[in-house]
Amino acid sequence: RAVAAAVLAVPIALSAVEAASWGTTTGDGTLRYVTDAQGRALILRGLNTASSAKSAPDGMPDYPESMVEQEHRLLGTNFVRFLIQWRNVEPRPGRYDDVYLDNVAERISWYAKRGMYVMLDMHQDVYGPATNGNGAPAWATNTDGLAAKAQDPWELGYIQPGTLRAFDHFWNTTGQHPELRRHYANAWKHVAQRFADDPAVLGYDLMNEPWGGTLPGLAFERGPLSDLYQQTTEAIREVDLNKWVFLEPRAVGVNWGLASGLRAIDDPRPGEDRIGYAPHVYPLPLDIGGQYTGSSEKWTDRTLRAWSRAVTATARRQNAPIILGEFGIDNTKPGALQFVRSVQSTAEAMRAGQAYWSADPNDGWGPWNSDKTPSELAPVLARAYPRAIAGTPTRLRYDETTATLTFSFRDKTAVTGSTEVWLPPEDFPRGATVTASDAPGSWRQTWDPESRSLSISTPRTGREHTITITPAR
Ligand code: IDC
Repeated sequence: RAVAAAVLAVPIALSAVEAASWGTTTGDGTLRYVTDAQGRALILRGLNTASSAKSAPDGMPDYPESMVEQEHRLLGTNFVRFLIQWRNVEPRPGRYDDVYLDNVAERISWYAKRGMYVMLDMHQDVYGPATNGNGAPAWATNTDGLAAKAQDPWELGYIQPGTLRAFDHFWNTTGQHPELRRHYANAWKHVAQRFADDPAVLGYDLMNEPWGGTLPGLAFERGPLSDLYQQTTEAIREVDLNKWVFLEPRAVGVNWGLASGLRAIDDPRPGEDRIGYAPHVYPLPLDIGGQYTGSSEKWTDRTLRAWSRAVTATARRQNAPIILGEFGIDNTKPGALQFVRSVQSTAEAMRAGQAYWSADPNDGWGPWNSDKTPSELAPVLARAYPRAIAGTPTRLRYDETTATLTFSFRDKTAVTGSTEVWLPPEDFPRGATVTASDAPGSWRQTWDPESRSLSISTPRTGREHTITITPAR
């Protein structure tokens, strides 16, 4: 019966609506996955933590360990995109602040304790505090006296003359500051040295939303951005051969689904490259104030499909696993929660990691109200998913209307341990009914109601396994 059920599950999953986007990313085995110590593919789900770190003098997010516990328990997160800043790492040229890194390490331990993984994100928006943004230290900000006033919306700060000049100097488009990129690469090397042996740290997101100043997008990505990534990867590999190096494309355009011009980066580590791809998605119709309703919903959906294709193409070129590093929306907007579900299912079809923007409890975007109780978004983010898969994932889908989770994978000899699935209490109040494509009696499941974790061990067949999970009645 299990076999029959599983055979049926595949055609059901390939409903007409899904087929188009499903087909572009499924099954040919060229997508990479970040794996855990047992070789299992990790499906990463988490939050960006947090915007509050940007303006805090010590660079720490306003997010105590109790909130890490709350999100892990209520949202089932196994991942965090944790914001760090160059201004804190290297407050004076060539001088690193190890007390800051100790504080970061303490925060990382809160995630580690719960079996969660961390991607460190060297955040910047609008260059740095000296241009009314965040990220870069004042000593690395050269505006040549041009104005860089705070703007509303904040993104407009990117085209203030002083901000453009600061970026032009950073990328050395001006030919006057070749030292700044070297400083940046060495700052990362210092961070990598500190975390090389920390098993909770998966890797390093080299720069948040890169912006080329006056250099146009594709030329910027192909030239100085790829150069910086190559240089930084080499600096990191002097001290850390194992962590993943995550690349972001230019934000403007690529966040809307346009193609990226990033070059493939050469990883000097022995063995397979560990270069990942961590783009964001912020569809233009919503960026310019639209709601996820009517025609702007239609254009947003088109954006998501284009984004999925463009991102997959870049990731394949680099043989990189994909983590969607940011997506988010003001939850008070009509259709917002449905937009979040659409992004979740788009990323799911790509079997990509996801980090929602953000964990902050006070701006109407996050899953927490200002009193830190769960907001309307919390149950949307609390979505069933396989946290670790004992093989190479080939298909993943969660249908929230029927609470049906379906995924497939091919087993691999080098992988130990079972497949672990997290199931939220709202959709799976009494646990789950599982069917597997494997012969009856050849696979086992155990359910831990405390951690809401379902563990499934499948036999080694060298073939594809399909697992379907529905709420127990
Ligand atoms: C936003 C914060 C907002 C802050 C602004 C500037 O939510 O409070 O004023 O940054 O620092 C991004 C950025 C991310 C943004 C986020 C939402 O990477 O830092 O956070 N966003 O605007 N890119 C697109 C959207």
